[in-house]
Amino acid sequence: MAPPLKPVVVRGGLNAAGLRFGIVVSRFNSFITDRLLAGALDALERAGAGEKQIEIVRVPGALEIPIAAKKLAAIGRVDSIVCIGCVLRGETSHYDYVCSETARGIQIAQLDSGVPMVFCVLTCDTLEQAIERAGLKGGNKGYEAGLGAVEMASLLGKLSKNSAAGSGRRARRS
Ligand code: INI
Repeated sequence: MAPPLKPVVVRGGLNAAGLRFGIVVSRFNSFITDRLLAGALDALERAGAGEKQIEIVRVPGALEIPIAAKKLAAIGRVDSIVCIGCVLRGETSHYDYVCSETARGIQIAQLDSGVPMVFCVLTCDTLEQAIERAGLKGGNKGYEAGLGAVEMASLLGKLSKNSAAGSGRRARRS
């Protein structure tokens, strides 16, 4: 019987050494976004990032995140970006536009730029739901996003032309 296939698996690591990160954070609902930001910074620090590796960009609301993230990516100073916002449902359809256009804009920005952007925009019906996701009661989505940014920056590095995985050379299994 032929031995089982063992194809190369490419995946990102959680070591921030040598990587640079952007965080685009909106001021709208800053009670929540400040805590998501703290969670993201905690994750980056635990992954080994120092403050010189991190750049924070402030924008007014969620709708302004995509253009700021796209510009930041274009400068070429960062390897991945965490996009932080919080949209709370109101009484009109405004919420739906802000949510869908923010998500669409961030997706377009990361695909156009090739710089991974982690979506950390809470879209909640109530403040209570947002509080639960911002670490005031339990988990912090900003922390998860920070780890996601490290993993994606690492992964994209491995998928670049010059890396072993990208050049067709056999990558070390990790
Ligand atoms: N921006 C948010 O980040 N969260 C919200 O809940 C929100 N609501 O509810 O309106 C919001 N609106 C502002 C929007 O993101 C833009 O900043 C504004 O429309 C100017 O372009």
